[in-house]
Amino acid sequence: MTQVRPSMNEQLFGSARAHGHLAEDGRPRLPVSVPSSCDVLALVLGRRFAVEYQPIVDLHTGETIGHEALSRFFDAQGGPVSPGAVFARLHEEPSLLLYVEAETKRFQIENAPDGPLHLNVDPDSFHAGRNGSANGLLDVIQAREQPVVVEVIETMCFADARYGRELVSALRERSMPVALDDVGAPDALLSLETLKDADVLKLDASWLGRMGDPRERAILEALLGLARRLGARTILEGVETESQLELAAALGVDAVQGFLFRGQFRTRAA
Ligand SMILES: [Ca+2]
Repeated sequence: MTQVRPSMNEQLFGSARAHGHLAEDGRPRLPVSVPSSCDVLALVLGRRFAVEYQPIVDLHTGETIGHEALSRFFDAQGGPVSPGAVFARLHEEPSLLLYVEAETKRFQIENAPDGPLHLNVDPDSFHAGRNGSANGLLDVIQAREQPVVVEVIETMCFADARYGRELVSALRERSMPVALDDVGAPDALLSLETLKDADVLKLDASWLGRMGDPRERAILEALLGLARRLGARTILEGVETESQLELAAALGVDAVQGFLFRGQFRTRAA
């Protein structure tokens, strides 16, 4: 199969999505310019990064059942740098990507609140950490004593799709829970093979804007039914209002995440 490498713009878009930095309309939340490799290295060596923990809230009990860790980066003046832009550059530098991922994941684990922790791992990072059947990045993640759920995004890039499949298989072999990220995002792929292996489905925020369309709603309801039959939990992302929370409950989603709970977001700087 011919491997299609994405353009820098596609990488930027995919990276921004993989790392939770797109607004509802799919555009990056911040104005974006891609930093150079030197800039990225300086940023990590200078430890100009942080983590934001967002609560995942059970819809039945209202309790926080875990947190997702999201990477944040800063320039020398302390201004935010788009994680999507940082990762777009890193995808061109596998060794640097691996270093940044190992360093930031270790930080995210060290400072995490108690309870299950969701960590985003993109298939390229996993691939960069491979050494035969060993994997240094997964070793860092598995070192956490409390539960970790690895969120995996599937992409439009054939090479990444294969790496994604390999990542899910490696996680299964280590008995590490797998969440499929951004399920239903407008440009995302969903393979039935990966769906079968998922412990958690993270439903993309864009579903909320499509529930007025009966065909869209039928697809989401079928996905939720499938998740129940497979024993997978469902988490709807991007819940910002009480009415969206009610809609999530009416749909039968297990848990939600989003800006509605921003009062409970916690940030730790390196
Ligand atoms: Ca995620």
